[in-house]
Amino acid sequence: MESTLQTLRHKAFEELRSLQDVRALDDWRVQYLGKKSELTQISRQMGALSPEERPVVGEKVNEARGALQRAYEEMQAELAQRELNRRFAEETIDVTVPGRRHARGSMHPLTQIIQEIEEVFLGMGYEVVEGPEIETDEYNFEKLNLPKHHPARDMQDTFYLTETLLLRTQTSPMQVRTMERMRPHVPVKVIVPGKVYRRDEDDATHSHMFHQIEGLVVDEGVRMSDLKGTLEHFARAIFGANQSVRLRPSFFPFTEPSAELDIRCTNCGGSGCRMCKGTGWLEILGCGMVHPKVLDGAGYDSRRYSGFAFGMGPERIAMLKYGIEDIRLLYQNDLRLLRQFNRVL
Ligand code: 2NL
Repeated sequence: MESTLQTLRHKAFEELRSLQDVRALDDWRVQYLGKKSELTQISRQMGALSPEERPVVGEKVNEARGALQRAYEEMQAELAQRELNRRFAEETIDVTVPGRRHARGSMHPLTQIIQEIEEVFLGMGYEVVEGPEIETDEYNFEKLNLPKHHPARDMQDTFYLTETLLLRTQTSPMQVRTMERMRPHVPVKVIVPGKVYRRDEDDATHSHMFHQIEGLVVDEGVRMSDLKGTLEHFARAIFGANQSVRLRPSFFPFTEPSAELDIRCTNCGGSGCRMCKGTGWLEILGCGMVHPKVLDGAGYDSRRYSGFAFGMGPERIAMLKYGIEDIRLLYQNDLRLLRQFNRVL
């Protein structure tokens, strides 16, 4: 009996040492300490022993059971600790690992320049107004002193949608709408950015869709010198504080007199180069005093009120400012171009 117990203990400890997880340990407990275990069976057979033998064997059996039970509990604690260590190792967070970078987009260079220009005029008290790209020929032409069969209407080849609806060729219709909304209130000081459309062949300097920013001021006593001072401030804000500007006579049906604003060539500084075709000057926008017919047509009596207006192409401004040589680069969304204007990189 004693040697049976000895063998049993030996076998049980041997197996216990090799156990790897709590489930195997549980099976072990059932096998060696459970109701059907050898040890339990030995206890049951003790009734057959003599009264002298019984306490002696009983003590040995109890001692064996106690040893196995303690071993079981130790192993259980060890496996639990092992499991905890494994999870600690596996679930460790290295707080020093740098975060994953998310690619962040940026404003398109054209959007950037449009916003920059808006800021300049907001700083002079202008309101920014936007409006529809589909317009009537009344607002796009008629009210801007371009009656039907006027030669300037042919000059601007237009996308007509119906007899009277078209894709606006300029943002001026929104300026007319603004005057009609504001009258008889003065001053009117608005800037209108937006997309415009012309039936042109696309090439390095033309696009069938492009942008325009127009400005309009209407008040009593507005003069050409106000126009020039305003545009000089604008040119210096965008192209640098030491910019020189000049006005050159021109013609637009909706302004009289009309002019073109030039800045000193940003490439050669005025000595003459390929960019300014040797003139030392770059044309950046058209402007003039609002034609009396346009003022009267919008409800401002031209004997009392006067105004100036100007229109520029932000594509051209961006191309001059950043040395972009082909307008199509502004519409292709090539990352090699866009990344150069990503200020958050
Ligand atoms: C250019 C020049 C210009 C205007 C636009 C305008 C608007 C109203 C009344 C009078 Cl409501 N004028 N706009 C004036 C002068 C020039 O644009 O080069 N356009 C492509």
